[in-house]
Amino acid sequence: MRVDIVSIFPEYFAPLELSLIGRARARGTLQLDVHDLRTWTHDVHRTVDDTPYGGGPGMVMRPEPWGQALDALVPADGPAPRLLVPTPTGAPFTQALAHELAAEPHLLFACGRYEGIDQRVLDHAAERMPVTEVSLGDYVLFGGEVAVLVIMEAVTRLLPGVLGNAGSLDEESHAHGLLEAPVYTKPPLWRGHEVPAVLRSGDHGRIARWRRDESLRRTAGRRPDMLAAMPAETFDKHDLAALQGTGFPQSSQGMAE
Ligand code: JF8
Repeated sequence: MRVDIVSIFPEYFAPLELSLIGRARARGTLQLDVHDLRTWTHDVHRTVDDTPYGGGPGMVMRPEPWGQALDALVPADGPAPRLLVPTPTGAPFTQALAHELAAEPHLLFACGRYEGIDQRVLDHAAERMPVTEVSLGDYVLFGGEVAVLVIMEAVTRLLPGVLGNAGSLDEESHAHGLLEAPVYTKPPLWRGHEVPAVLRSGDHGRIARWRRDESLRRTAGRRPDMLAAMPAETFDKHDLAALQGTGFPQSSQGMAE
């Protein structure tokens, strides 16, 4: 996979040299290039921002450097990349979108700063390539750089050969609709806290049941939205026993009132 990132802070992407992402780059699984947007400015101050039309606080990223950056990074022949623009007004970034992106041959990330990028950059780009505005979540960052680091980590670990078998795609927590149960390792007693006896019993049936019960209760407590999205038929009588007292399942899940 080829990835280009455009930012006024290219140093933000130093962590992409490390660990498994760094190894994927060294092996050629990931061909990553980070570009300084100011490369495509021509005034002495290398200006990338200007005041917003209509007034209001802050500054907006000027369209001209972005237009030239995209002209330079989008191949004239051959397939256009998919343009990804982190913004608090984007569609939520999810594991499903990470899978979609991992199947793309070429991603181009545009990192905004200030109040964002002049909308015409995205509207013009959308005439030439698919454009996706994404948000990490409902909180406000200074710019798109950290969002791109997150998206790159989620996508890179899905590329063939990036994880060894040891880390075999453990997406339980977001692929199966329930949060994972808690995990433990040695020693069996630590600072007065024991590993639950069932996990040391060797009884794989009881262990699986215990994990599912913990998953159900954890999801009910922390992510009621995830549990509410599951149809009532998902829960068998053991599940319903584990969920006693949590407020699930709800009548909107098809239960009789
Ligand atoms: C930004 C450019 C974001 N979940 C998120 N919160 N804030 C952002 C974000 C992204 C880009 C810019 N300010 C200026 C905030 C995402 N993704």
